[in-house]
Amino acid sequence: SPPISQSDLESFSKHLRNSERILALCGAGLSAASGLPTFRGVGGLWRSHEAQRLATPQAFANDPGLVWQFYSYRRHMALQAQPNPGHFALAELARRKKDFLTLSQNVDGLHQRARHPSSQLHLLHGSLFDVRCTAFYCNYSEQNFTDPITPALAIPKEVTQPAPLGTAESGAEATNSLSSAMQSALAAKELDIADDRIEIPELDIKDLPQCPKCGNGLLRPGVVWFNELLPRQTIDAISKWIDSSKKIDLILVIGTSARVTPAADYVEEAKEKGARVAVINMDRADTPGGIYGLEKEDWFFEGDAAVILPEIFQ
Ligand code: BJW
Repeated sequence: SPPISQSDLESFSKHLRNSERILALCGAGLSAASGLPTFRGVGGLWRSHEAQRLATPQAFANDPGLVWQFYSYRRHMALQAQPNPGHFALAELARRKKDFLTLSQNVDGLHQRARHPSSQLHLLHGSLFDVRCTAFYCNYSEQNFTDPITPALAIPKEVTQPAPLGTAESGAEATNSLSSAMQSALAAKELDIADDRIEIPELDIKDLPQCPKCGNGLLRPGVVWFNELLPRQTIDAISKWIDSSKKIDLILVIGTSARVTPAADYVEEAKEKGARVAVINMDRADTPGGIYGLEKEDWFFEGDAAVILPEIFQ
């Protein structure tokens, strides 16, 4: 990260001290330092599927086995990951400022594990650890941290059959075992099932998580996919908070490309209520700065949120 300019730090700290009503809009970049991949840009692919294409009701209807393998992998990764200093700094700031709300698009559970006060945290896109029944007549839902959620969704430990590599190495001497380079990459955990050179089984519906209540429905991850509505209660609670005052002092836009609506619209809504904007992002080109245009009284802190947040919230 480039060093934070002293004058930005001073003007931001002063405004933060004087701010009462604050919003934070968080995205995948906040969890990047915890080792969880973002959606867009570098690393935004899972087994050559754009992650965004798997996050749809249509993808689940077409191939629930594939989509469950994607989410099972994400659940596993999130459980292995630890909250980073950015999550802790945000949770601490929420405790310090009473009229503070975090609106997080992240589904990984790391805010909660950093002990972010739950009454000040809204999960816009649900959670990897909520599951619910897909049968229209059934309203079953539960919290579930079991990894893997069903035995068939265990991440294969031994990979016996390489997919076609399409590399020089695989050409002439394609064999039934992994190349030694891939074997050692797997062993070193540099390569895992997110890489589509590793084959995964095709799963039968009956191997996927089933509803224990109706006994008939397939369970699905309790996240919000494209074309789905955000949780009504969440949206209502946020609207109530935003509408309850004439003024919002500050919105922190942390590690999000702010391309997905309605989440991204909260930046504009906060600005309409007078908020100054502070963007914390690795990439100046991939932020609301580029979309909405930051005003001259706003701040852009370029770098890793895990490093920047503890510094600027001091
Ligand atoms: C770092 C960093 C570090 C990296 N430190 N920074 C056409 C135009 C406009 C809108 C639409 C449209 N067509 C459809 C829509 C609406 C649609 C939408 O917004 N689509 C756009 C993408 C075009 N929205 C919806 O469908 C929503 N529902 C809805 O609108 O309902 C009403 C409706 C219903 C029916 C019909 C019509 C309307 C629902 C959106 C749900 C989004 N779900 C996902 C998946 C969740 C489950 C899962 O996790 O799998 O949510 S998609 C994915 O994107 C995920 C994320 O929460 C979300 C946002 O991504 P995020 O967090 O910003 O990540 P990235 O990867 O984009 O950015 C990371 C950033 O971090 C980058 O800027 C990096 O530079 C930065 N970074 N490392 C700091 N260390």
